[in-house]
Amino acid sequence: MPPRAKGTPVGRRVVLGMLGVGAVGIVIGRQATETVSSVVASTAPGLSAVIPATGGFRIYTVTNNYPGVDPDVYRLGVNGNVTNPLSLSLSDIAELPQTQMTKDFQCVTGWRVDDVPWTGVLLSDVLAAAGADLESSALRFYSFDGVYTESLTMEQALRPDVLVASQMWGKPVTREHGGPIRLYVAPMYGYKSLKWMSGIEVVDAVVPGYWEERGYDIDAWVGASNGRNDEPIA
Ligand SMILES: Nc1nc2c(c(=O)[nH]1)N[C@H]1C(S)=C(S)[C@@H](COP(=O)(O)O)O[C@H]1N2
Ligand SMILES: [Mo]
Repeated sequence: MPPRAKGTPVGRRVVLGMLGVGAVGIVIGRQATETVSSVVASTAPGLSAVIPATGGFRIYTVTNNYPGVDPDVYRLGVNGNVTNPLSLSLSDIAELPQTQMTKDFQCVTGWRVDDVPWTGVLLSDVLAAAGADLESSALRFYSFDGVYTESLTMEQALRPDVLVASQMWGKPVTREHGGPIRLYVAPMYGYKSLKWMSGIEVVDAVVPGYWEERGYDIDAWVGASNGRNDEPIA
């Protein structure tokens, strides 16, 4: 198993997931709880070569694959209540002001990765470029996996620790981690950090995301939601 910080026990769901997987190794697919792949795979001899080093992260997908996109074809749409709808290529994103932050990543199932260096564009800067109506109350996020969605209130979205991330650990976000562009909502549990991001929509009301439809809190503050007492993200 990848190392994990003291005091961050593996959650019940993860343990159950591991038991259910047995020797098969990788389980990805639509199911009612978060899936575990890297942890399980690392316990299965012979699979290590095909499993990317994930630095303590567990790789999750709710579809039966890791979606991929040609970087030249990739576009991030910014639509809804905006004066200037955008369809951003990766080079467009690289030309926006870049922000770096080093912060922990905490999944609601219990695992945490300390001190991950992230690089990208603040969501607030993307919203400014699109002329987003800041009076609108919420944002909706879409994944090109075709299934996963997420939400934030406008107030949450404008925080200086919410990033449209293009890099982790100084390298482009890998396909497994949701590349080429994923969301990183630092102060909230990992399910807010939507992977394979394809669209941002400025909307009039919060629409609960994938895991929120399945019981997790919409306001997903680390340490102050989901009945957990994890240390907040500094
Ligand atoms: N599109 C998509 N985004 C997603 C998920 C997912 O299954 N699909 N899982 C979420 C959850 S629950 C967590 S903890 C993180 C995990 O990020 P990682 O797979 O890079 O470790 O991604 C979040 N974003
Ligand atoms: Mo998670």
